[in-house]
Amino acid sequence: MFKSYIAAGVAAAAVLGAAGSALAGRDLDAVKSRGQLICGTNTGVAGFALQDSQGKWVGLDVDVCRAVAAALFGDPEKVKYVPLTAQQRFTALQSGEVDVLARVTTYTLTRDTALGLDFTAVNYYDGQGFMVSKKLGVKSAKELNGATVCVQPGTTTELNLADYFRANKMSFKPVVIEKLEEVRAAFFAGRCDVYTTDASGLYSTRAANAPNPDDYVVLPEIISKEPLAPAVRHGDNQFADVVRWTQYAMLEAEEYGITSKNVDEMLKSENPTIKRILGVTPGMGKALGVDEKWAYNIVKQVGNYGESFERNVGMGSPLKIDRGLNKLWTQGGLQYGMPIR
Ligand SMILES: N[C@@H](CCC(=O)N[C@@H](CS)C(=O)NCC(=O)O)C(=O)O
Repeated sequence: MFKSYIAAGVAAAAVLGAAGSALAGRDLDAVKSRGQLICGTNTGVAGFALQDSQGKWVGLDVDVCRAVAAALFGDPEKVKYVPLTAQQRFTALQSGEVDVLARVTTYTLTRDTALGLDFTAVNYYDGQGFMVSKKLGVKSAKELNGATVCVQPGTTTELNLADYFRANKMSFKPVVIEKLEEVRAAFFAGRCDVYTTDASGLYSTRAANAPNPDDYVVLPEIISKEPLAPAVRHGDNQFADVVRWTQYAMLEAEEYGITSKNVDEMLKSENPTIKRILGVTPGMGKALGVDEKWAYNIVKQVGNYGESFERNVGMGSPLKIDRGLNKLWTQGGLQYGMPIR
């Protein structure tokens, strides 16, 4: 009984080894031989992806790119960022201009299928909201009948907006503007009564771009589900695995109390799960086709999910967004890292 268990384990390991190399796909190979990850981001949403005064990209989505580079190269700086509007983003990924899209992109059926993409793991559970000037005196989205609404094209936002007004038998006048600075400028100049996008984007725009943030209010209605996830194109399962497990590693690290500050101490942990995550017990890196220190490097160089969240969009940032749905599952949220074993 014991013997056959071992034999089965060895056979499984042999298959794993063979599959590991057979699945090394063209995208992962290309990224590795280039020595740099090309990451599609948005054009400047504070908290998610924005260049600071030194020209360095920072944000929750940027941390996805940095973490993948840490896993692949042991260096989060080995990333080139390509800013993309909502309308440009899918073509850029499909054509190979970028390797991965980490750009507040909602995981939907048609994007996952007809567009030929694979979403990895949700890095921010969001929902669409509305922002108005306090001067309007509006307290609920149900009072927006006849409003002029600023919206970016090529987004789920545009589609949900139409659904919501139709469902509530209200009319609206869309002002559709592709460029982010222009849609913001139009709203703040009063060309639209309402600006609609993902709630995170509203908080970001209000905190970072409003002439006076206190003049604007985000209405209480959240009208959609916007699970924001990094995406890769179809065709390289192993590369998709690296992006997906990079995010799970950040979540698992948070769940097991591993932080950028204590990760070196944690190398001495006796906890078998922590030993596997950090590569003290080898095997996970090999299975994924990366260095055994992949998750150690992610946590040391970028941080766990909670650290990234708080620094970029949470209480350690100007946005001060509550973790809400993005709490770990152990705290009543939806963020759930798959087991690293
Ligand atoms: N999550 C929605 C909306 C994504 C989106 O494009 N949001 C806007 C507002 S936050 C944005 O990121 N704009 C940045 C840009 O155009 O660079 C989607 O996937 O369609």
